[in-house]
Amino acid sequence: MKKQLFILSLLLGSITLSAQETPGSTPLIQNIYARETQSLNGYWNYLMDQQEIGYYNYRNLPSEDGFFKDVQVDNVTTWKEYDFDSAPVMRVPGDWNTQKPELYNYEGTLWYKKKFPYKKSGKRVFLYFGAANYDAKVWVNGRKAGDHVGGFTPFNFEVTDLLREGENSVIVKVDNKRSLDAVPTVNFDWFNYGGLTRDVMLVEVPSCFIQTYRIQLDKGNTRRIVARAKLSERRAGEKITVEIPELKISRTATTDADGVASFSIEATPTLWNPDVPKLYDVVISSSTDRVADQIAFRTIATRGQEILLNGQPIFLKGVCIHDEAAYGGGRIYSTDEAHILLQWAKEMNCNFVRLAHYPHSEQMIREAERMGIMVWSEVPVYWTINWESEATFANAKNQLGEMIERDQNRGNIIIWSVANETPHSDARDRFLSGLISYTRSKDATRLVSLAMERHDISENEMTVQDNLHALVDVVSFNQYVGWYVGRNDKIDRVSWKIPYGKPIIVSEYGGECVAGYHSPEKKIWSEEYQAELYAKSARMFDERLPGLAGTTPWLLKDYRSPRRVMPNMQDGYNRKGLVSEHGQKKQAFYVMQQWYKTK
Ligand code: GCB
Repeated sequence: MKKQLFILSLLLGSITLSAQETPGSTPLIQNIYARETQSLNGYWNYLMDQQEIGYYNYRNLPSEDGFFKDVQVDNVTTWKEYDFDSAPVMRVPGDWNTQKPELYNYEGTLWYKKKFPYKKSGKRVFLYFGAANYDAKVWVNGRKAGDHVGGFTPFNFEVTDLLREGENSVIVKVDNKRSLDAVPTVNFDWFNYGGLTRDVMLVEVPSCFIQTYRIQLDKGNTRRIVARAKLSERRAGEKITVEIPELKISRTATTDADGVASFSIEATPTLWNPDVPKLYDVVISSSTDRVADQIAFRTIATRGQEILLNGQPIFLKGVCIHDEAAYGGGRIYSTDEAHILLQWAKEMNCNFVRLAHYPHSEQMIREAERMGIMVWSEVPVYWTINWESEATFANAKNQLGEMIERDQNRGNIIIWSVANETPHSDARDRFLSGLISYTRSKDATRLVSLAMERHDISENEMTVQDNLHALVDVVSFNQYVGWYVGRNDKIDRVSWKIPYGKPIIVSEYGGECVAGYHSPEKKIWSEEYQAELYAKSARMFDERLPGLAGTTPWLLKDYRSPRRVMPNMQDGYNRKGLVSEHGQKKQAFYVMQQWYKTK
């Protein structure tokens, strides 16, 4: 009874928080890459502005004539002390740290400007950003288009009335300063790459367009496709058609007062799975609009301690991945770059990746889908978030909503994760239960989890204790026996008792290792030590962790992190990769490859 009351109090607490207003841009346009677009990628002029003089005046008040006005001067009667057109350029998309040596460690404000031609077509136009880390303010031809907070999710603003025939300009202020109330907060173990890190484009749509849709199998039913499409206007009585030619499906439904059309279609599609990553061409059309997509049909569920893909138990052979390019680092924005990392995961016999610790690019997820790789997708609610702040909650919720909205049609995403390694408190429980119930309200078909932590029962007996166990579908936890907790010999002695009766994923384990450093005595940092850690962990999981449904070791590739200061060993890199940042596979990679072969 006490336990039930507790869960009720979590849910009640969450309702108050989830009623908060969420910040954000205009609703996202579903499947942006299938639209008529004009790319604004390429070289943009930039000005670094550490003290934000382009935004605040010398009294630190918002400036009336900041850089965003980009006024033209004659240098006789008018003048200004900035100039975009003679400023240096950098590539968009791309983080600024990787492109410019002087910005290698820069955190702060940077202004971008791009001039572009536009020919009016009578259609509505939106300006889309795949991601901008962290806080973006956007102006078109000197007029404000909108703001966005959150470094890893897309946003779009309508700019129809801001554009003019001929030459136009867009100016973006991007600020990646960390702050206590932000999501993530000030301390996190990855590099805070700043800038316009994903595609920027203009998107043209008809005046009433298909704003969003979701097409997938009914929960737990491999023979019924359910679909929902929503117009940009609340227009009742409009006809929307869903076609899946290969399945000989063509269905039309009429919109309700919210502009929503719903479908329920009997079908027997080939089910998407890692061996047969089947995608179907799908077309959604209204009297004024048409969008094409490729959709995977699969179900995902749990039964006791098993995870079921299409009704069959599956062991999730995973690995964690940060969004950093395989060779040379920096944020990823192309399918080719995503493919290299995913191909390494495949070579290791993975069928699953945990995309840590924030939403990765749409290219990454779509490529994983084509390659037959299931995905865990997460929001950066990491470590010591300000749990008491309603604004922080609204921000986290908004990022979560944008992640789900963008990827709701990707069948390979099977788990939404709302947090990583968060310290227990009532406020944290309320915050996270609010995110969990929001996730379920947005998407009742996928599994929900979060990366919890390990707890000791005794010296060698370990468990997970987390109030939120009752609200998740999968109990996932991170543990570092052999690295932060004892040395490798301890792994042989540890056994696990996790009492929740749900499938378990070990969402992180591993240890640091410098590629190419060998030590027959298995010294710490050596390839031999890391390989042994993995071999012993595999045995521990097989023999002493009942209910294990998958693992995602930490992690595929060494990556930049300012928290990693050990000279000669780390030098600014987290070295727990199974592959180095130069693409060199460590011994432990092959240990994992072998173990996964047996699973
Ligand atoms: C963790 C975190 C992950 C870190 C990792 C480490 O538990 O979840 O973000 O990078 O440990 O290397 O310590």
